[in-house]
Amino acid sequence: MDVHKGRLDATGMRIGIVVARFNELVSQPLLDGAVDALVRHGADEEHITVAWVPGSFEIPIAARTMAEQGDVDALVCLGVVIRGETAHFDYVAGEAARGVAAVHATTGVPAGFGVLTVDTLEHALDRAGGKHGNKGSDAALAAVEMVKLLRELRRPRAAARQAVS
Ligand code: INI
Repeated sequence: MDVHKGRLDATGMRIGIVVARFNELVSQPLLDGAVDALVRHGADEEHITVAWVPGSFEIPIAARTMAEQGDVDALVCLGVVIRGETAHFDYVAGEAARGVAAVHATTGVPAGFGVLTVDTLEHALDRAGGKHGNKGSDAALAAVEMVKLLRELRRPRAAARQAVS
């Protein structure tokens, strides 16, 4: 059996974080949690680039731009969409999720998805360092794990190509 797992080691990784300013009271602690998790797992703060966007709807275009520049190994996308505050909750949340999924599917740069979609501000705070942990940290670590896993998965194929050439 050939089993691959990505290790949570961010040493040497260059990480782009896109964070939405809307509901900044919650998105700032998501950002703090993401940076803290990355640094605790070996990333150098100098290699972390943070881009603030107005709202979660704008996350995908900034994430795509960072990925296409080719100087990040992974992306972490952070935002807070609260149902009580908007009639277009489903559009904003849906477009953020679809857009980020499209970025990592088409660029090959893994993106951790840390956009909260919740009913109330309290539920959001619970997930940004409160009783349900910090989803910014979780998204950052998911991105690190995926970088490591994808590197593992690419390695055998590169070796196989060399063997036949
Ligand atoms: N953006 C969010 O990130 N969260 C929200 O809850 C939200 N609400 O409530 O509308 C929100 N709207 C702004 C949106 O993301 C865009 O910035 C805006 O539509 C301009 O394009």
